[in-house]
Amino acid sequence: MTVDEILDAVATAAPEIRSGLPGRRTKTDEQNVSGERQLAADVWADELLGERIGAIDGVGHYASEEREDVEQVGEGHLVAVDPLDGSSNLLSNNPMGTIVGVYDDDIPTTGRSLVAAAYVLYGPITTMVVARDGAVTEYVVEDGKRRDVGAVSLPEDPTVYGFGGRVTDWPPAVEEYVTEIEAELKLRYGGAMIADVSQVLTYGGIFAYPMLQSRPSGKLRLLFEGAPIAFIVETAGGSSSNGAMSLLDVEATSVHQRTPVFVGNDDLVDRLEARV
Ligand code: P6P
Repeated sequence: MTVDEILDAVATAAPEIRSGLPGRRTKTDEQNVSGERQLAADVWADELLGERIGAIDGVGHYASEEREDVEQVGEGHLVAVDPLDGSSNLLSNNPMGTIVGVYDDDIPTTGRSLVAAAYVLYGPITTMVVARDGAVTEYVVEDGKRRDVGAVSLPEDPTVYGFGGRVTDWPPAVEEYVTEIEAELKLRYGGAMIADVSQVLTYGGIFAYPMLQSRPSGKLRLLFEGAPIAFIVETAGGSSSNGAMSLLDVEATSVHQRTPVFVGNDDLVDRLEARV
């Protein structure tokens, strides 16, 4: 029941967050703990989701990209949230999303303790993709209700790829890999993980924010970005990796721990792991 309540709370919040974006494009003077400049929308979406999720009976801890520490709110699940993933796209009016991971464990933990993961995509349509009980389902959530669109399954033939970071900052092995696959696939990279992962889940392919020469652990956070998205993509029939192993096997020992992220079709992820 608690998991349904958490997912329903996110679905209900989605149109509220979307309608609150136009007036919150301003940059605050604050940075989040990862050193990223916060928009008014980041802080507001986090407060809204923290309040709604924290009030649910059966939620024990709330962790967020926008908060330094995990907040104890009761007993039960750890819920890890990226309230507005890709919020820099708000200034350019491009898609962004909300990511939620529901863990049956507290830190330190791994993605294997996820019992559900979901993302909301604020695109032309406000949709929500949920992975739980071995299935991935897409919903339209324009009115705050989860209206079932259908099952999500990674297409067998990959079509698109998107890699974050600067080419000059990629390790040589990553650059060689991208040179190989760009002859086979079409580039789709929009600067918001959720929108780029949605391309992969829809058309097949691979999304990555790889390890960088300047940042060997990459940019994305394991607890509320890498593991929940890996859970969704693997449940949809794909693979994930940090370059060496499934992201679901990487231990999160701190809230804002970063990890390289590769998610997509099995063959593409296997070929990546063989290179790096
Ligand atoms: P870059 C957004 O800030 C984010 O966390 C992900 O949504 C996205 O994939 C990545 O960072 C974009 O990073 O360096 O391309 O701006």
